[in-house]
This record gives sequence, structure tokens and C-alpha cells, in this order.
Amino acid sequence: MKDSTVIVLLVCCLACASLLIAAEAEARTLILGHGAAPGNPRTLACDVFAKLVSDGSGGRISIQVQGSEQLGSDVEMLQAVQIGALDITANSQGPLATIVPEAATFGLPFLFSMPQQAWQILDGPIGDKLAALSENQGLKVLAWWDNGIRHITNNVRPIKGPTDLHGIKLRTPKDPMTIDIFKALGANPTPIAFGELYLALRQGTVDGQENPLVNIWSSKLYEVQKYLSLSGHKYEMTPFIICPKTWQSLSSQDQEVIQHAVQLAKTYQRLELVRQESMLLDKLVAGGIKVNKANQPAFHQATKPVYESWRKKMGTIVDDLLKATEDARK
Ligand code: TK8
Repeated sequence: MKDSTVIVLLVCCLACASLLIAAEAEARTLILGHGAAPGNPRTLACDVFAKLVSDGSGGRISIQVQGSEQLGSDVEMLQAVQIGALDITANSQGPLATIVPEAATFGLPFLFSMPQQAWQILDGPIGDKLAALSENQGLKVLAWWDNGIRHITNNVRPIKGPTDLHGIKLRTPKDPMTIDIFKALGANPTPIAFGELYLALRQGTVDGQENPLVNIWSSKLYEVQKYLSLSGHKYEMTPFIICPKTWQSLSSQDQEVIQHAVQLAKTYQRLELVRQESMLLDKLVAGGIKVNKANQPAFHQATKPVYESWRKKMGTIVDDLLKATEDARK
């Protein structure tokens, strides 16, 4: 064989090998952790996101979804993302607020009566500001999904007015706003991880809890609760967060695939939440829980001091949010 032929063959082999290495390097598996149960809009949308990313990357990027707090509580998953031990989490407003206190302001009592009012603000400058504050803490928010408007369930009595809450031991997420609201209402707020909630209710560690209908349904909380009182006391978003180190390790083309997928999945998740909520009251009643309407104006009045204390604590974001909410209602 001529020397030149050997060199050509060698170069070809090297080129093939480097192509193989490049192809191998580009194949990625990213882990996505969340805390919602099967059938929940968050769970369904995470699966939609994974499918869109797989399709959009020609099967090169695979998203491995782990739900039901299999990877730890919401707080633990956020901490894992911060230290680079988890790639992505579809998380919760309260746990985010333990790291980015401003996030709690979206849950000011009775700020939103419908999730749609919050979406407009989350997709605008205030949502962007919150994303920037989160990024400073090592959490890159790709989109704000939804968690819904929250209602109270318990095993002691129907909650009609604020005094009915007196002395009720109520599980809350580890969320400073929810804790403040229920302290103002005379309940005994007790933070417990969502994954431990069903058992805590069944064993009577706590009397009640508060969550949107979609979570009361998908996590079967109605099985271990007698009364559902429609208070609509606060809203929560679901922050969809990626680890900045994971994000930077992706090519701009792959970042685009993920951005596109997360935005489509957001629209799906929000609409699926609204769709489920519109049907769930009947199903919950059929599941055996007794439903009553709470006296919202009385609750609203009793939680006014929460606005004052958060205005003092947070400054301008509370007023910006109130103004944006008024504009959104116009
Ligand atoms: C599920 C939770 C849940 C939240 C809570 O992991 O903790 O009550 O409402 O959605 O994120």
C-alpha cells in the first residue's frame, strides 16, 4: 500500500471516530423531578414536555421524568438543582419562596380569583423580574406553569367563616405567605412536605390542609378528609426550573428545542388545569367529601393585615403586583 493511501485511510478513520464521539457527546439524558401525582396537570405536562424534547431533538435528548416526590420534597429538589445534582424541576411557589421570598407575593390572599389573571402577569415584566431574582440564586426559570387557586379541606368541621379555623391544625407547604395567612386566621399552620401529606391526614397528625382541586383529586386527599370548603384564599404558580450549569452545557440549538417544548407544555398544562378544575367538584362530591362555600369577603377582611406586613417586608413588588392585577382586570 502506498504511503499516501495509508494516510488517507488513517484520516478517514480519525474523521469517523471523531464523528462518532461527537454524536455520542450530543446524546443527553436530563432528569426532571416533580412532586405531583399521576393524572395531575403538572405530571401530564412534564410527560408532554419530555415527548416534545425527544421529538424536537430527533431522539438525541431524553428527559427522564420522576414524579410524586420520588427524588425528594419540592424544597429538596430545588436545593438539588442549585448544587447541580438535578437538571430540571417542575416545582412549587411556596418552596421557591423559601429561596426567593418575592415569589410568595403571588399568593397574597385573594389577589387572583382566576388563574388566567395571574398568567398575564407571570408572562410579563413582573414574571421576568422574578425569574431574574431566581437566577441570582442558581435557579433558571424557563416558564411559569400553574398550580391553581387553593381551597381548605379538614376533618373537624365545614369552614364557613374565619372563626371556624380557630385551633385547626392545618398542613401548609413550607411557604411563608401561606403560614402568615393561616396565622392571621387563627389556625395552627404546620409545614409538612406534600409527599407526607396523605399519611399525615390519615393518621391525624394534622386536621386539614389547603390545595387546589387538581391536587386534592390526584393525590386522593378527599379519601382522608371530610370537608372541602371553597375559600379560594390564594393562588400559586408552578415554576419550571433548570439548573444553570445544565443549561449552559447545551448547544444553542438544544436550548431552543427545550424552550419551545417548555412553552408549548406550559400552554397545555394551564389549559389542562382549567379543564380538570371545571369537572372536579362533582367527582370530589361523588368521592364522599362534603363541599361548602366559604364566606370569602369575611376571609378577605380578616387577612388584610397580611398585605401590610408583606408590603413592609417586600417593598415595591407588592405595589407593582397590585397595580398589574388591577390593569389585568380592566
Ligand atoms: C406537589 C406540591 C403541591 C403543592 C403543595 O409536589 O405542596 O401543597 O400545592 O402542588 O408542589
